[in-house]
Amino acid sequence: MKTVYTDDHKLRNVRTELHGGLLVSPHECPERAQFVLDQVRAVRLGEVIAPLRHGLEPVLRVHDTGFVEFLGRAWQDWSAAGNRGEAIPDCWPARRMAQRRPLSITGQLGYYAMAGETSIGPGTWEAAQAAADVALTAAAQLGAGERSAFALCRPPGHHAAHDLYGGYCFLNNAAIAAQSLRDRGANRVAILDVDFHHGNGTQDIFYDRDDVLFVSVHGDPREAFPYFSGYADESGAGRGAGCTLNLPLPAGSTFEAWSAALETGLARVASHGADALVVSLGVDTYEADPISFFKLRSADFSTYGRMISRLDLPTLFVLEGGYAVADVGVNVVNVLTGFEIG
Ligand code: SP5
Ligand code: ZN
Repeated sequence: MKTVYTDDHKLRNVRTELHGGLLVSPHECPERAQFVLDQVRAVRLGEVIAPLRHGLEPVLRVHDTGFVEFLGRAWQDWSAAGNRGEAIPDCWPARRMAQRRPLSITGQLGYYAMAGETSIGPGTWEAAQAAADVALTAAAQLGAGERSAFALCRPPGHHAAHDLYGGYCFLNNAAIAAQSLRDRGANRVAILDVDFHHGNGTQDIFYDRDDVLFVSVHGDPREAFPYFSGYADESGAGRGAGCTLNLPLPAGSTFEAWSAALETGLARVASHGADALVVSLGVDTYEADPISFFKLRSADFSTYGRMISRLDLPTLFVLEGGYAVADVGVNVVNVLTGFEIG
């Protein structure tokens, strides 16, 4: 399969992540993409092509206009206000407080952030836009008749909701791509999120729709980020009732339990009658991941790539998380080669 990639992800290279009460070097770093690209080339997965610019129109199909404008000027406004570090929120519209967008940039960070670990720096917006372009260009490959394509993008996207950023995510690359597949004529699309964390942003964007199914296997939110989304009883609303399927698993889960949950998810994807599948491909389910608690081994990624291929759907893989940096490339590409072997 073809890989879509650009060096523009390197424009996001912040110094800080709020972690354990410290500002540490971010888990979501440029080296992650380099390891994936190196492994794509090492196994000769296929051609590596550059993204085309798609502009904001396909982004605004799933994201709020005020939110996108905020992302476009957040770093500039923050630094112009005299702040000397990276942009981090410190106050949120919590229970019984006004859900109104303040004028202050610090207030706006709290208004639009779903988590505080994710710093905004120079180049964050440009990299986020490039990531969306990578996903859109890979989606267009499916439109052109390819069986599969790989969007090698960062920053990741699945925690970014209609009008929220956080969890290392700004624009929801997978959701933007799924919507573009709908707009190109797919009647039904399924999104399978195998990142360790619940894809709260993707769920939010499609929660009340029956044309885009969202299925996620993830760490139980009672114990794992994002804590406030991903419970089994979140199953969709209105027309979308039954079109969200959350499969949370406990700490320490191995491939035995994880793959059983995946089979449940795959059966739901099959019954949706989708014309295309988008896989939110995070490999933070890996046993050595520094911030997660599942126990998948590198060979398990090949196995589940094969399981996904049995759906026999045009499939777009979109990179999400995975923070055992030196092993991220092998684990991601194991899924892709497993899928291709079938
Ligand atoms: C795309 C993606 O994978 N985003 C993940 C964002 C996680 N952010 C908060 C992580 C907090 C982890 N705390 C773990 C403590 C481990 N001892
Ligand atoms: Zn994750």
